[in-house]
Amino acid sequence: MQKKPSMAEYDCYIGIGANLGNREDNINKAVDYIRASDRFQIINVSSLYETMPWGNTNQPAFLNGAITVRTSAPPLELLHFCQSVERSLGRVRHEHWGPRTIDLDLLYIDGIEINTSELMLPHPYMLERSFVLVPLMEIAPDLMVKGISISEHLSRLKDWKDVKKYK
Ligand code: PH2
Ligand code: MG
Ligand code: MG
Repeated sequence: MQKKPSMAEYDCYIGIGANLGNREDNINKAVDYIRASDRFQIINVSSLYETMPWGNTNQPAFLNGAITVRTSAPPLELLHFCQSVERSLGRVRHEHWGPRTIDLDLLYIDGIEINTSELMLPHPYMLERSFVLVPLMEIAPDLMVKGISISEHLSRLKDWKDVKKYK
C-alpha cells in the first residue's frame, strides 16, 4: 500500500485568554497540555498581559497571551485539540463573550483562509483587538496579515496602551 505523504508543517498563531480562577495557572496548564501532545509543538510563548474585558465589559479582567504552534495536523484537528484542552481545564460554555477559565482561539495560519461556521481563519476579530495583537506582535514581529504588519494594525487601534504587561 502506498503511504500518504504527510502534510507539510505549518505554524498556527493562537490567542490565549482567561478571566476565571487562577488565570495564570490556567494558561500555563493549557500550554503544557499542548506541549505534551505528540502532534503539536510549541514554538513560542508570549508574555502575559492584563487586559480589560472587551465586548461584554461586566466581567473580570483577563490575562491574555499568544503562542505559536507548529504541526502537520489539519487545522480542524488543531481546533478540536484546543477545544479538548479547554474542556480539560473546566471551560463551560455559557454566554457569548462571557467569562471563561481558558480560551484558545486559532488566529492565523499563513496562506490559509477558512470560512465555515466551525472555524474562521484569519480570526474575524483579531485585527480589532489590542489584547490579541500586542502579544502576537511579541512572538511574530514580522507577521503580515492582509498585507499589513501587526504593528501597523495595532497603531490603528486606540486602546493598545491599555494592554499591560503582567508577567
Ligand atoms: N475574550 C472574549 C471577549 N472579551 N476581553 C479581553 N480583554 N480578553 C479576551 O480574551 C476576551 C475579551 C471572547 O473570547
Ligand atoms: Mg476568544
Ligand atoms: Mg474562543
